[in-house]
Amino acid sequence: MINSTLAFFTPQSGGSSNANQIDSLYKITLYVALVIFVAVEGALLYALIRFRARKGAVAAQIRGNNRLEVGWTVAAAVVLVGLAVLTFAKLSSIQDPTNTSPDGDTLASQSGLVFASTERKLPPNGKSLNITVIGKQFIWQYVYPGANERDGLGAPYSYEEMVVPTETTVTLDIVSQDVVHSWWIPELGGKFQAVPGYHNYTWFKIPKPGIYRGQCAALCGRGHARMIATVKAVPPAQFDAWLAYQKQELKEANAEAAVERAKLNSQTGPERVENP
Ligand SMILES: [Cu+2]
Repeated sequence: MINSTLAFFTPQSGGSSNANQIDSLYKITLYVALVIFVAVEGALLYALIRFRARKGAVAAQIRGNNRLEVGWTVAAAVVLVGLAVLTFAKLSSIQDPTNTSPDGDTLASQSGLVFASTERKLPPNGKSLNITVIGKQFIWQYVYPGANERDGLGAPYSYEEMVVPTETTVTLDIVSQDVVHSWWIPELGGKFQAVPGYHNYTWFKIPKPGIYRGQCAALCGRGHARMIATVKAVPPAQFDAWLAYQKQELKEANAEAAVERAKLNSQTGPERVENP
């Protein structure tokens, strides 16, 4: 009961370990604050009732109490330092991606990125499934690995719904095409802004299949409210099949377009279209 009430006030979690760490850090701070709140307000209430105005009573005139003053100053400092140490100790488990689990180690997680960047965090073994998240008014686009080596084009993509494999470390490269947007799937961790001209990085690793919902979290214009985002986690083998299907569809569409273009190019006479 207490837990479910508290869950209403604390960050969402359960989708990825970094989100869980954020949540537990928040809860530890909340519990410490609750204990102090009850103690301080309790002392206040006690004093209000115990020492309330009575006829003929004369209040004791007390001028300072060194032990008490040093005591609460030191106690507050200890609480503050304790929380700071704990936060820094937990920070790496929030920022640094873990390795993909053996179950998630399929084709999809083998993209093996090596980047010379201090901001982009990779798992210890350097392998993750990297997806580029592009914010644009008013939809999210996701570009998956699988571009042609020849020209860097032809990578599979999707809009609004990101499909990812479970048990796989997914790193995100977040960019924007127009204005500032904000990528936020609460159950999968913190918010990250999509800023034109910059790259922002985050990661998640989802243990079980499911759907995780989010919403652009930076007012980006008229259609902002409709700029939703969904992450759909499926078993790794299913993801590989999905990605292969997307690539195939893209290839076929490109081939058809090439045929149409060739047809237009070969037209002569009055029917000919300039610059098809
Ligand atoms: Cu928005």
